[in-house]
Formats: sequence, structure tokens, C-alpha cells
Amino acid sequence: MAQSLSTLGFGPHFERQLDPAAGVPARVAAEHRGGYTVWTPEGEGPARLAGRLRHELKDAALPGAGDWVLLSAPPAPDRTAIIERVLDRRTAFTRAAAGRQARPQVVAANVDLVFAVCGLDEDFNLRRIERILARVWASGAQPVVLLNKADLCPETDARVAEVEERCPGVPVLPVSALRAEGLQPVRSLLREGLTVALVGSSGAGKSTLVNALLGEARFATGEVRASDGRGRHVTTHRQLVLLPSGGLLLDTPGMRELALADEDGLETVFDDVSRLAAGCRFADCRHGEEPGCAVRAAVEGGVLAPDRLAHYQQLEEEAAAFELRHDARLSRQAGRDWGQRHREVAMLRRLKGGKP
Ligand SMILES: Nc1nc2c(ncn2[C@@H]2O[C@H](COP(=O)(O)OP(=O)(O)OP(=O)(O)O)[C@@H](O)[C@H]2O)c(=O)[nH]1
Ligand SMILES: [Mg+2]
Ligand SMILES: [Zn+2]
Repeated sequence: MAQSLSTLGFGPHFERQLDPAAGVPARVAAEHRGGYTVWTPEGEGPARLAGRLRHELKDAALPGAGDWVLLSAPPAPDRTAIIERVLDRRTAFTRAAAGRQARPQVVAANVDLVFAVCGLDEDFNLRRIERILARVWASGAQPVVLLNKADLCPETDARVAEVEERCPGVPVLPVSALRAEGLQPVRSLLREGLTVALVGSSGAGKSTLVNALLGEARFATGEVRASDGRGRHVTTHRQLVLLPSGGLLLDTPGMRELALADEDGLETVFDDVSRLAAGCRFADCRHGEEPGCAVRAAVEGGVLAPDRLAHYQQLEEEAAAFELRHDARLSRQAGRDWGQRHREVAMLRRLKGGKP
């Protein structure tokens, strides 16, 4: 692998964290049950956490696919490198892990864009898209919605319009990964050094899309059960892919549940609710029984759909239940990369045909 660090997504944010005695910067390309595959410009190999880090780091602070780490020595195929440090992330897309402990976990670190992949079959679900977008905004990355399986849907245009209306300012692109249709606008978002994660439910077609963009069937894809239209969790670990044309894709396993782990992403998705909420008498109004609630007044006045408020409250509750301050801090840090983000937004707006 003869790549430069910047091809692998390295940049000033990470460079600033190195000191002369630093070690070997490497990118975590895959993560499987405690083991890692790391990439450097000189080559790749297996890696594991230094014992000290295994004690120090918990949950979402543990390295995941996309993370930049420092190794004590360069990786080699026949030797397990030791991860001595995890560099501060630019962005972090997290989820609460399945199960009752609900431990937060990083799904994709240091990604610039997230493709929220949703099938135009039984998978199509506006609320799920909103949930994913909330997570994307919280992560510090920019979202793009890919409505996949357009070949199966006679009303693709109407679906695109629905998502656009629900999620103002977010590009929505219809594609058929299977037939490699609609991929040109997707490709135009990719470029050298830019990392894009694909997230969405199992069976949405994330791996099929990765294969289509790669131009080869590198990753296994799976049938969707006819009974309920659900996928079978074919992809089992997160994996970074380097595209021949430049750019990095991160394929992820379908998420069983996308519990919100923080509140940061909510406001962007529910812009109108939060704007109304500015008129509530109490700053911490939950829009329930409080007097002087502008949001409830809007519902009563027919200005705001009741289910939209209900959903907003539901998401807020979930978010409050997790209260992942750590992640909130991460996304604020990511938010400091304003220049980068503004360029990204301008690029996406142009793609949508809107004003920069
Ligand atoms: N008709 C149609 N089928 C598609 C399309 N894209 C993917 N599929 C099919 O959908 C099924 C699931 O695709 P995958 O790519 O494995 O889905 P995934 O999102 O990676 O699923 P997990 O790895 O389980 O998270 C496969 O049978 C694909 O062939 C498409 O554009 N049109
Ligand atoms: Mg997959
Ligand atoms: Zn209120």
C-alpha cells in the first residue's frame, strides 16, 4: 500500500497532536472483538491496545474504525503492533451498544460525511432517517441521505421529496446500488483523503453500495427476508475501504437500534420545534403541562403536527436517558473545524442545486 498519510485521511487536526517522540501514526481500518487492523502509508497489519490503555479507556473512548492511533512500531503482517495512544477525534459517530447495559460505542471515527442508507422497500422509514441524522449532526460529520433500491420503487421522486421536506438542508439522493444507477452524484462527493461512513439498517444495501462504488464485489451482501423485509446482519464488523479513485468508505453492520446517546443532534433535525420552543415561557420547557408553552400552542393552533412534537419529545427522552457528556464534548471539538465544515456544506448545497 503506497499511500500518503493524507490519502488515509490524516490532516492538521492530528498532526498538531504529535510530538517528536510520538510513535507511528496509523489509521484503524477495521475492528473485530478487541483486535484491530491498522493502516499506515508503508503497510498494514494487526494491532492491539497497550495493556495500560485497556484499563484507561472505556466505551466510546476505545478506538474504533476510522480512529487515528499511535503505534510503538510500524505494523507488519506477521506481528501484532501495539496501540499506545488514540488521537483526539475530529468527529465521532456513536451508538448505544445493544443490550441492557447500553454501553456507548464509537461506530465511525473521524468521518467527514455519513451516508444514511435507507431502502425504498419496507425499510423506508422517515423516523429512522431522522434518528440517524440526529446522530450524524451530533457526530460533527455531514449527512447525506441515500435512498437505495430505487429500482424497486415506483414513487422514488415522491419519497425523495418527503425526506427533503422532513430534513431541510440535507441532500437526498436516489440510487440503485444493485444496478449501479444514480451513483454519479454520490461519486462526486468522494475525494482523496475524505472519509465517508455508510450507516443504516441491515439489508438497506450498504455493502452493495460499497461494492458498486469500488467496482468489484469485495464485500458479502445478503438476502432480505421476504417475511419482514429485514436483513440478516451480513456485515459483522466495521471496515474501511480505500477507493481506487481516492476517498475512503467505512462499511458498518446494520444497526439493531439507533438509540440516541446525546442531545446535540436534535436541534438541527427538529429546527422548527426548537425555533418555536424559543417562545416558551420557561427555558427548560418540556412542552408538556408547563404554562406559556409556545410549542403546544402551535400544535393547538394547527401550525405544528402533533406527531412531530411527540417524536421530538421521544427523542429528547432517549437522549436524556443516555446523557453522554463525553460525546457532547467530542462533537463540540469537532465543531471547531469550522472551515472544513463550511466547505463541506457549500459542496453539498451546490450538489443540491441550492445557494452556497
Ligand atoms: N433491488 C435492489 N436490491 C438491492 C439494492 N441494493 C442492495 N440490494 C439487495 O439488498 C440485500 C441486502 O444488501 P446488503 O448490501 O447486504 O445490505 P447491508 O446494508 O450491507 O446489510 P448488513 O450488512 O446486514 O447491515 C441484498 O440482497 C442486495 O442484493 C438495490 O439497489 N436494489
Ligand atoms: Mg453489509
Ligand atoms: Zn414549551
